[in-house]
Amino acid sequence: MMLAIAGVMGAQAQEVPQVTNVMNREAVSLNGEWHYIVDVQEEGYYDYRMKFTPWGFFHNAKPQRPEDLIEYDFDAAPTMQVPGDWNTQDDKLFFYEGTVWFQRSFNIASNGQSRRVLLYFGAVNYDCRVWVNGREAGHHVGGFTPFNFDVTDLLHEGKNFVIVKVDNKRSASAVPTQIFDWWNYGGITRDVMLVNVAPTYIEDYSIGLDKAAKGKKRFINVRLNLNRKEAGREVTLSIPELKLKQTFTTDAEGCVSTQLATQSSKLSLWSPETPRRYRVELTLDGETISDSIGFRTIETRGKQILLNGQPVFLKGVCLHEEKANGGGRATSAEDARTLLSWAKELGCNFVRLAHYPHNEYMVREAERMGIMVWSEIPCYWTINWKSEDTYQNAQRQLTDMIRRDKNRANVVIWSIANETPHSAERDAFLGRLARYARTQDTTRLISMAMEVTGASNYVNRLQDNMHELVDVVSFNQYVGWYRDVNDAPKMRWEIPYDKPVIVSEFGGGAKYGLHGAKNQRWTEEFQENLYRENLAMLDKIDGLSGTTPWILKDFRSPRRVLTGIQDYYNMKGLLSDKGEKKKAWYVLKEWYEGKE
Ligand code: GCB
Repeated sequence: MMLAIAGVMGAQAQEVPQVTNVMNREAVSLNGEWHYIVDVQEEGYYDYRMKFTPWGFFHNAKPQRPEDLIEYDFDAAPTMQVPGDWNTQDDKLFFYEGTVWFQRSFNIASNGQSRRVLLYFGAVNYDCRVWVNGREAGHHVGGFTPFNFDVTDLLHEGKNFVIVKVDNKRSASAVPTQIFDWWNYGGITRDVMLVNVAPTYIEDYSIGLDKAAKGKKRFINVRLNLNRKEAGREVTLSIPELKLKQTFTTDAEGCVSTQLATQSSKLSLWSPETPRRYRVELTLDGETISDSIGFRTIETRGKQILLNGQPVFLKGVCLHEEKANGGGRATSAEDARTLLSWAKELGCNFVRLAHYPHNEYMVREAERMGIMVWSEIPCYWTINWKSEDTYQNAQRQLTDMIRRDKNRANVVIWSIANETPHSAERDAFLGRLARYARTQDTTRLISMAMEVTGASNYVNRLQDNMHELVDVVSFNQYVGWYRDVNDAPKMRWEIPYDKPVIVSEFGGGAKYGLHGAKNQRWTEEFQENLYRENLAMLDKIDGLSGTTPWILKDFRSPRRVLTGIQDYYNMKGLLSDKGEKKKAWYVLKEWYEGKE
């Protein structure tokens, strides 16, 4: 497919706010084979004095005369699939953390229409710089959220090329930081596209059900903004199945903020049992964006979580964004369906997408399948709480996660952190983040995975200053793995907060097919017994409103080095990496079958 543009040569590219619902916009995919060059010392970016080199690889230079010296050649370099991680596509890159350059070309046709082109990346891990036709398009930091640059003015008719420098080195002030228990898959790990928009377009919108009902009426809140502050532009919103169609005029900020009324009796709410979504259309200047939107409410009352006003138990499981069979990062709707079907088979109505925002397919497929979602940013373990840059990085990731998924009815919890060590600086950082999250979205619950402290041997106390700022108190605990399983029946839980409780992790490792006594670590029987003891123990927690055991399937981690058992896999999966069911799977499934 060719794309129509009319750029102004000489102008610059710029990063523009993430365009909402990219999957349903006019776009050309740049997925496929990209050339790559591994650049251990960043030769393509720095000269021999470690200064930026204007002769960098982003020029995609070719020798013009026989004597010309150019020591790289993208056309001769190997290719790999985008989206995809480099670790599983090239054996030499399995453990690699550093810089890799990517390049591909594409064609553009100009029909003289004045359109804009946004170069969109679903995610690149971790730090990336982008050039189009040798000119800088932008820089982005953060491995799990989308970003886009307006590159219109860098394009020309005919053949164009894009170059991306990706660096996934870990660092102390990054989010996540140097240590984390999952594979640091590098590369352009999500879809890349050229999005074709009008000069003025609907940039972002939030459409969702208001909590309050009046008599027999329900209200749908709508807020949208254009990319420009243009007043007086007409936007038509229609939900044909509800027979709603109305035209609104933008204000001086280029925004519309309104409410549509509908009869309660006509509206089927989204729930795991009936994951009903409605087609919603937004039209500006004859151009329509459509979306499938579910309507629901999620709230807490005392120690209960209420979905559509009714108490709900979140029968969940944690998962990483990783394909089965050692396949690396999950990248497609099909990958999402495989993982989520397993969760469904286990009896789940909920998943915790650990420990970073997963790709959009995962969230949308879960919504379609009736699975609620906990979505999290990678504020994991040791964060540099004192750094303003680190805070801004975390806030940006939170903003972009919320922006992308705020129209998904199944997302019920935003999580701002996992297992962070207590300190005044941490409280300040996370407190600021929690307050900020509420300015971005008031229609979901906020939580974070906390830790319990043993006040005495068998009393586990949840004491965390962040309790006031979250809606749901969640914590991870590993009785039976990092602590003796025989302690489980003696455990008492003190959770002095009048809020719902989610046990956001528990579990232990087992190698599929390894059998033995229930006290023999790594056997399926050990894990099975651990689950039995844990579930009996957790049932005694007052206010328990959900559980997300660790974890659906074994996943890669460089921290798990035990030869013959782990071989760089965290073995706490209920399924092996291939999807084979361990004995504990059946224990949890049975427990979930017994929950309302
Ligand atoms: C945790 C972490 C999780 C680890 C898990 C483990 O508490 O939150 O990321 O993978 O424990 O296996 O130790």
